Amino acid sequence: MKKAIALLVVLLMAASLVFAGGRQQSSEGVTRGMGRKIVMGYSQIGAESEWRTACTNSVKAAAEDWNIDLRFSDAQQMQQNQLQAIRAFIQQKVDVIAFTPVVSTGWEAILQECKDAGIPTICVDRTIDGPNTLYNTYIGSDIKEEGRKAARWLIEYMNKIGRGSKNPVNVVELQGTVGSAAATDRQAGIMEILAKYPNYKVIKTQTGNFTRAEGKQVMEAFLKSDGNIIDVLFAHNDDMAIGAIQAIEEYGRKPGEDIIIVSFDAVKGAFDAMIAGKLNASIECNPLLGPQIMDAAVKILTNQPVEKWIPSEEGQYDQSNAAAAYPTRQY
Ligand code: GZL
Repeated sequence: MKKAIALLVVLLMAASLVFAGGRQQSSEGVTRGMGRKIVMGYSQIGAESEWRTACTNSVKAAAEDWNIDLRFSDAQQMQQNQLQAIRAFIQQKVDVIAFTPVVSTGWEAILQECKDAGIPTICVDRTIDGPNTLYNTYIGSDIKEEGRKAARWLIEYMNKIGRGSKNPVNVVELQGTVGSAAATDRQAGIMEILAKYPNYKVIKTQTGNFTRAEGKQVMEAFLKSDGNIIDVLFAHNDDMAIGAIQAIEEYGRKPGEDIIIVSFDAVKGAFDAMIAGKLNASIECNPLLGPQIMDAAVKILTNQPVEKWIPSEEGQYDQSNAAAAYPTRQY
């Protein structure tokens, strides 16, 4: 009797597989929340930082998890490569295109081509100039607010250690990629707050392109011209801050003590530096956007409402909370 029941169960399971939709509907054939497997084209900037790598890993893992066929392109920091990749996605008639714009300008034409082809688009991580009608949704953080957070933290910290009333407080800035929303908006947020404290003077600002190597090189140049008077460094990401820390130590000053350093991202390397007392604070910018991207793609393709901006969640870390938070960090 038991054997007969077991056989019946097996036969019923086999029948359900064969007759669902006329072909075998096994798990590899269907995207979560859809009646079929969808194809996503993703144009990523490159692999310039720990943050970018974490973002890419999150996108690929989420595509796997949602069972989405991901066509991934690495633009190696060149907008031209992004435009070519997106045109290829259009030719391939993908269901949805996600992209992280390396710079804020030059997107109107290509996004109109996506619209004309009836392909929805998701702007990820960095915003673009122009109306938000150019794309279906933006998933990422309020980058200008990150800049304000960084400057507010600095003012409070300098006052706490008794250096806030020094006149002038000499500030240098390592900018991210010129023309990127990440660099433009972080700088705008920082300067909006510093403008209220006229004794804070930005004596040097230059791009380090979000990389450790260039952050070190540019900081070496800052130190060569102003090494003995620099009080504060703002770095638009942790990778440049870590490069700058090496330059400061080689120069003979103490990072995190002689020169107060505030950066952005809150990647593992920043926590190591904060715990070592060489970085003072890192304002988090969450790269784990993969699940939000896939969820938005399915919602768009099933005609569900999607907000024009899906904000990412982020905090801020300094030497008072870095060690406690370290075990929980995912990137
Ligand atoms: C910020 C992101 C920036 C990171 C950098 O949203 O675009 O690009 O801060 C990354 O680490 O290279």
